[in-house]
Amino acid sequence: MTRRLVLAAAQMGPIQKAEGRDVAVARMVRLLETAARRGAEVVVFPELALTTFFPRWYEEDLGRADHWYEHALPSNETAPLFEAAKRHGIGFHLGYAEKTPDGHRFNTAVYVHPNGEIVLKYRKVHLPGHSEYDPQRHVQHLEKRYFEVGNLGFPVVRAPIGDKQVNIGMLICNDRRWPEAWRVLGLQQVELVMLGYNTPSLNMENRGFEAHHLRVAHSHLSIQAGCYQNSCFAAGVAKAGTEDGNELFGHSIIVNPQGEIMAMATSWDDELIIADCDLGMCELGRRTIFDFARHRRPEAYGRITAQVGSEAPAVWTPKA
Ligand code: CDV
Repeated sequence: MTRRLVLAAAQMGPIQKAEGRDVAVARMVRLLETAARRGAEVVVFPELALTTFFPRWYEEDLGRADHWYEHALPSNETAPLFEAAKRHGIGFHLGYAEKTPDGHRFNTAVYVHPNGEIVLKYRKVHLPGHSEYDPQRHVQHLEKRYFEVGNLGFPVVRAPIGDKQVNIGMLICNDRRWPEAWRVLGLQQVELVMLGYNTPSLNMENRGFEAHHLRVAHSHLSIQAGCYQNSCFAAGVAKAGTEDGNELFGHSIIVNPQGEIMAMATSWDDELIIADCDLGMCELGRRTIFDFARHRRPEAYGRITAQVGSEAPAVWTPKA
């Protein structure tokens, strides 16, 4: 029997620093309702979808940054999204800043069943940027200040989406550039990777040259390679546009296990893209070129987990 999943990626346009969660949530409800009308069974929202991308703003006292975080889910402000999901019988993926009851801060994503239960939670592992104010940068990227490294690993769960069971995993933004993260999901037979991002249109590290057009190319390259090499679908969903003068690129995509782009957003605003995903496509790679059980050679991969930074290679010199 064909397992078809109607997958929606809900790209979001900018959220300004002064805008409240009510504005973002109202936009998300509209996107979710449109997704449901178009027959989607799940809708994927971006990373840190409820606020502006606040790690660009330095706050010396972390306590004063508390208003950026969710202390409970749902809260009064996010409840309308949960209610809309229930009304329309559609699951959703949400990226948000999490502050736990014991005071830990994470860049988190959840997959929520239409009945409001949290099916899967993931906390971002690869945190880019820096933890202290960096005067060399035009714009700060303080994820290492505002978040701890995720402590849940890369979980995959088999759970219902619509009338099917689907193996669901998640990555968040910078994670998409790390093949190790994809492979850990692949080793759990992930079929759908939900992945939100906030990526500036320019390299803000201000160290060396990176051509503008390659910013989107690198994002797509990473997601397409991740899907192909791990035989899965992904929804890579941006927060896009200009937030308080800071431009984030869009180009949200849905990718199939062959690494092909099935749908792509063309605006830098709220925009829904939808694809009809035949989950049976995950089988081809799994049974042939990426049949892990037959072809992987972990005995040769020791450095992947034993080492963090790269090491200089042995130097060859001619004998004569
Ligand atoms: N939010 C992110 O993780 N953004 C990074 C940027 C800073 C490079 C990304 O990898 O897209």
